[in-house]
Amino acid sequence: MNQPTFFTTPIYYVNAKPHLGHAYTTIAADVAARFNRMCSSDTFFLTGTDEHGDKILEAAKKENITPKEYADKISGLFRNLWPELDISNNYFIRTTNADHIKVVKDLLQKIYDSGDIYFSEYEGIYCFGCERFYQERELVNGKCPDHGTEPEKIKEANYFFKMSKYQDWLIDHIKTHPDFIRPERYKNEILSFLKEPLEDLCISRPKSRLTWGITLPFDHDFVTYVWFDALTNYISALGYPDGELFKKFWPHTKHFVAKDIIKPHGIYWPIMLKAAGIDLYESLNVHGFWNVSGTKMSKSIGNVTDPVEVSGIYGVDPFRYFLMREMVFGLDANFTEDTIVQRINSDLANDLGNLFSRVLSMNFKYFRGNIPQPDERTEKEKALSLEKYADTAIKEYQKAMENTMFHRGLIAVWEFISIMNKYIDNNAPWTLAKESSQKKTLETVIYNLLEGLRVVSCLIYPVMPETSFRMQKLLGIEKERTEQNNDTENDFYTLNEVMPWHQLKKNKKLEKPPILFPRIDTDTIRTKEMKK
Ligand code: ME8
Repeated sequence: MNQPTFFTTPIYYVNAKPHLGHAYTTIAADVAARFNRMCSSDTFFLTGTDEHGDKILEAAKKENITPKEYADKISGLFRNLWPELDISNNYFIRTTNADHIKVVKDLLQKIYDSGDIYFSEYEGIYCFGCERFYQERELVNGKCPDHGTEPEKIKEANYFFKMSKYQDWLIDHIKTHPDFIRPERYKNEILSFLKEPLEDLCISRPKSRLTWGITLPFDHDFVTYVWFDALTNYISALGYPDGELFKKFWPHTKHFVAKDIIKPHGIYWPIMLKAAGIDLYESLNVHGFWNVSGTKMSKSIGNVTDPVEVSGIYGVDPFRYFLMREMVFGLDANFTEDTIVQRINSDLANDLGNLFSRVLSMNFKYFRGNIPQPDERTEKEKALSLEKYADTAIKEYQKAMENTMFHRGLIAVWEFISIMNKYIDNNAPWTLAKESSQKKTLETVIYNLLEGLRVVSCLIYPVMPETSFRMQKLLGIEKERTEQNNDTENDFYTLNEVMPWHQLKKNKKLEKPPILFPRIDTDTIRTKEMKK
């Protein structure tokens, strides 16, 4: 068993329902977690919701319900969405949980006792949308870069966290741990931000202004700044300080976030951990933004894409495949109906789907579905083996997946698929079948193709778990499913089990293949959408 690893997504605000961006990060972290399980490594995968602060209070007011009622409702939407998208999280945390609140208070008290939190009067410009103070130089034309609104000048006494004290230490840590923030561009972004003096962080809000938050343990007139509260979820979920999960999984942690929240994760969070004497996480994995039809997703434009709708139309596995294949982790990507249809039709229906159905149909036609068993003795048969191509694909796939380059991992698998498609054309089984002297060669060719499909079915597991299982069932090699608990989910082959070549056994009879991925007809979809 390799080192245990802890995977996290951001905990999402409950001020609006889940959209494409939330689905992407959660699927990416799920793919990484499933790949880790494939590497026989103990895995704990966390997601959840961030439920305190102004944003939630305002949203609840609009609906005329209490913030807790509001949070229950939206948090439920996130929690119910994840099983639908085949997310294999081990726990779902809510920042309104009593256990979490206790850990936030303990952490604050610990840092306060060590002298890194102080009380002071402060006058500054504040964006209510971001719930934070800004510095003049961070504004764009005097406006908040995220909300485009003019921040308000406010003056109040608050508690501050001495981040400035840790600036040099953090720069050094980032420079000496190349994988701490990745890809590289985001590490550079943080380092360039750290060239300017780091201001201390205001970690309280007076109750006269905001009550929906966690009361400071050392001053009951204030609540905790929502980011201090939210970041703590990553350790409260593991039962910090002495829970078994914390002891086992922390600090072997891979955080997944988008570029919008690298500052809290790349600056506040490591400093909070350091100040509290807790080891730092292993890596912050940052991806870009999904735009929709070339524009930023926004309520006012009306292009906020609903993952339930999209996966309902195209299927969960094709949706997961599209997201992982289309976005280069770290860069922005564009979502349009045409691109998803194109990907599904070319990569899934044509390349993989056709290959699968061609091979199984030929096996059915030439051998009545019985898996042929090649005799490896002749040089000719050895030369026909696809083993070396499978080896190359597995190596490239593994390297890419370990580095969150999911699109590259999939490219490696699809290159192998394309080799198999060419192998069929080059060896023309339909011609071999006409000559009885070629029977052995025909058996070898079909056997190699079935073996190739077995390898592909194993490698696509993290991205398309359902298709992987379906292919394996049709190849007669499915693993037993236990669905009661994600921890014991064992319906996949580990990377070590994928090779050696030559695992399919004789005496298995395979059925005629169904269509794995139906081709999508754009007109049908448009009609379906119009009818809604
Ligand atoms: O920031 N493309 O929550 P949030 C890709 N509660 N990913 C996107 C996206 C897009 N267009 N839009 C959002 C918060 N995301 C805090 C986090 S963590 C301790 C607290 C995803 O609901 C992406 O993961 O605003 C981004 O980082 C996150 O949603 C922000 O979610």
